[in-house]
Amino acid sequence: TRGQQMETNAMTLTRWVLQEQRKHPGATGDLTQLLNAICTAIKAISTAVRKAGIAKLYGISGDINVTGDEQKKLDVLSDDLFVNMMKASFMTCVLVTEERPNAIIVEAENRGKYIVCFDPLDGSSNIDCLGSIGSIFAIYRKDTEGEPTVQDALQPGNRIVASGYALYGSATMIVLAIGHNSGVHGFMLDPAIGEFILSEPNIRIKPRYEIYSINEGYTQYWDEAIKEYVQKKKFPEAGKPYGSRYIGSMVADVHRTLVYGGIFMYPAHKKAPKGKLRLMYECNPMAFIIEQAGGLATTGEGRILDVVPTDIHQRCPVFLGSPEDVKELLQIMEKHKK
Ligand code: P6P
Repeated sequence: TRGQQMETNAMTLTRWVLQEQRKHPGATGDLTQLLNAICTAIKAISTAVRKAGIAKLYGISGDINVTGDEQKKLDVLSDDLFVNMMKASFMTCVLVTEERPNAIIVEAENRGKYIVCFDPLDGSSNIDCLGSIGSIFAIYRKDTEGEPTVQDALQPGNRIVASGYALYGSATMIVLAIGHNSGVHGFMLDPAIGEFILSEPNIRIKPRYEIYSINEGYTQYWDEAIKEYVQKKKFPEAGKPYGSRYIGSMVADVHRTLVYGGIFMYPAHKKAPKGKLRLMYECNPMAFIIEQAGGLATTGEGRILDVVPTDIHQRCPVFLGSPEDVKELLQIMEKHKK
């Protein structure tokens, strides 16, 4: 019998981005080159994450990062991989990372036109229990003349050129959206050939699904609208209650919301007046993907992608997912504003 034949014409992430770029006159291939560099960092992180136990990579590295979390060695390694691969791509001029208090201004001889905001390893509190973790990135174009500064990175999410995340779960997958309504696509890492292969083309989020995702440990701190909404999911006037799912790793919770449907929430509350998640490299990239897949992503006051940033590490409340679920929450919020 014939053995498992190797695929000889696989649609790799690189091929897919190249063919998409050719649809846009004037595309230079620069985005393809930048995404290749990001893929290289993600492949290396995937290997490190899966060897963390053996390589004793996890465990406290002793430093404390800007968010006050204990910086684990995998965080540091992941950040260095992203920074080095992107600088070496000659495609970037400003880099914003959760792991560093200040934006990195790429040295002049290595500069390109893109700005990248990223969380190199999100969900790091899940590393030691081998929970799913991820990397998140958002790509912008520098649209000013002259020397790049941190101001160039303070663009609203509605200016995003492309955004994506890598989920280091039971497999390693990149979910990517490059705008122009070219959709949202999932690429699974084939470790045998070190390529990301298109496995989930044109992901579209369901209009509604019976899952809500929030950290109920903070219930006492929530405002009334959130309390009423969650209560309604548990004790609906009609029909069955919603299921509750919360992994505590944004990439894993958002990916489940994208693939199954439902709503993911990290509200502002008494202990976190602006919420916990960061606008530039958590909320904006995820909001872009969810909207490109037909979903909604709101701060509760307005569209996440319309928030005009003032600080690269600012936090933002986030409610995202299936449009009917998000709209139902917004109606309850409206009622409480009156
Ligand atoms: P909490 C992980 O540390 C993280 O930054 C996100 O990945 C996750 O969604 C959130 O924090 C979990 O926060 O307060 O529910 O533990």
